[in-house]
Amino acid sequence: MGSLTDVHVTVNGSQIDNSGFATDVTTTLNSSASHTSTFTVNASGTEDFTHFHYSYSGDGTNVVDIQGSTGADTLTMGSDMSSHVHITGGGGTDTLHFTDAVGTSDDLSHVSAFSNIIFDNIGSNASETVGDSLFTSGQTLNVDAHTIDSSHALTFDASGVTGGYLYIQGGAGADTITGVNTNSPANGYSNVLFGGGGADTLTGGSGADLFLYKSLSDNGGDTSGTGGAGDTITNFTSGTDKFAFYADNAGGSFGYNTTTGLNSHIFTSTAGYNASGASTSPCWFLDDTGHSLMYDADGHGGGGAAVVIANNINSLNANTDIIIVDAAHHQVGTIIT
Ligand SMILES: [Ca+2]
Repeated sequence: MGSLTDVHVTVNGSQIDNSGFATDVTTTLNSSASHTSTFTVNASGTEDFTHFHYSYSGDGTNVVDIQGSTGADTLTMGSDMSSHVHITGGGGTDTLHFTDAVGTSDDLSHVSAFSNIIFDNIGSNASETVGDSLFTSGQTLNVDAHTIDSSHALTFDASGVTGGYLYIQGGAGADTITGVNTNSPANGYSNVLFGGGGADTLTGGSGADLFLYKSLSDNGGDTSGTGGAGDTITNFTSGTDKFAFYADNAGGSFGYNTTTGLNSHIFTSTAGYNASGASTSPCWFLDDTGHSLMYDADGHGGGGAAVVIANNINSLNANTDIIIVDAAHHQVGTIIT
């Protein structure tokens, strides 16, 4: 596959194969019948399909079929992903890179057996709706769109998934991310949703979900607490879902390195926060009028304003709903139940 660096293929009817291709081959075929063009990755490694261009016509059932190896494959598809590109990663820990095109949301509908799906978009929007076929049952799929800039957004809907788990990273803009509906594992979460920068709209699934904040700016930029920013979590369930904040020693900026004792710095109402008086310890509280989770870096007694972390939060349990995590999203310290 190493020679497939600039192959231009027009698929509009007849079967093709990669056996005779060298660099800079252009193939145009003319038949109305549907066919499959199969490419087989023979060994693990990095396979660059960025220059692999195709188009289809006729009955629209032509398929480019790419079979990954039993080893760890990294396939880069550039901007030429669509539902007509069928890819299985095969064995190993496989990674698929592509730059999503606006207009279709089913580009991953025939992708399977990957561990990592990487959106390479930067200055463009990305939108995909995915189903169980993309997921391996019982495994976590990592989806990464962190390169998208603040003027663009990811829309990702995995609500139809019932057999795998999701860790997803949004970009710098205001993303809309809907997680899987798989039942959560005994000691974990169905979804770890990290919106990144921007005022994201995040929706968990039916199981336990973790809403992750690595730095304070992941709240969407609110610095005054006056509203208009902060993520929106459409279905936060107190006692089941959790907010996770990076420990300072993992790169966080929230003032804590452990969950142990954190509950004394979490207030479940505005009145409780006000009652903390002159405390300058970093704290979280539920604005029970505005229904927002707030964070105050210098406590009620400091001079800085509390800022919005997330909106649409109707209930907060100080003992169970906020944890400190390490860089692998694992809870640090003990939670009180
Ligand atoms: Ca975002």
